[in-house]
Amino acid sequence: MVSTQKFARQFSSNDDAVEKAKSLIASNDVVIFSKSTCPFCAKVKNLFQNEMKLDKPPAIFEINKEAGGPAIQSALQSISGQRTVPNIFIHSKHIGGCDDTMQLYQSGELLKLVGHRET
Ligand SMILES: N[C@@H](CCC(=O)N[C@@H](CS)C(=O)NCC(=O)O)C(=O)O
Repeated sequence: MVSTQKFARQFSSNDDAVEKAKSLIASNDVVIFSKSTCPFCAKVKNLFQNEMKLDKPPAIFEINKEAGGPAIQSALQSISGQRTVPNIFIHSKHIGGCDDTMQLYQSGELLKLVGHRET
C-alpha cells in the first residue's frame, strides 16, 4: 500500500517547520521521515508497510520530494537530535533510524510499541 503523504508547503522560519513537524508526529501513530533515494529508508518502509501487517499504514513523508523538506530535516534535528533519515516516531516517541528500528523489531519490542496506547 502506498501511504506517502505531503506536508504541502514551505516554511517561514525554523520555528514554523518545528511546529509543522511536531504536528505531523502528533497526528499519526507511526511516522517515517524518509528520502526516496535512501536504502535505509526503503528497508524501514518495507518493514512497516509489508512485513508488520499493521492495521493502519504508517505516514511516510519523503522529505527530498518537497520544497519544505530541508526545513523539516533541520526541524527534526532540533526535535530529536537526529538529522539522518529514516527518522521514525511511534505514538510521538522518537524511535531513531533504521538500525534502531530493526533492533527493536528483532527483540519484539517494535510491535509492542506500535500496539501500545496510553489510556
Ligand atoms: N545508521 C543510520 C544510517 C542512515 C543514513 O546514513 N541515512 C542517510 C541517507 S541514506 C542520510 O540521512 N544522510 C544525510 C542526508 O541525507 O541528509 C540508520 O540506521 O538509519
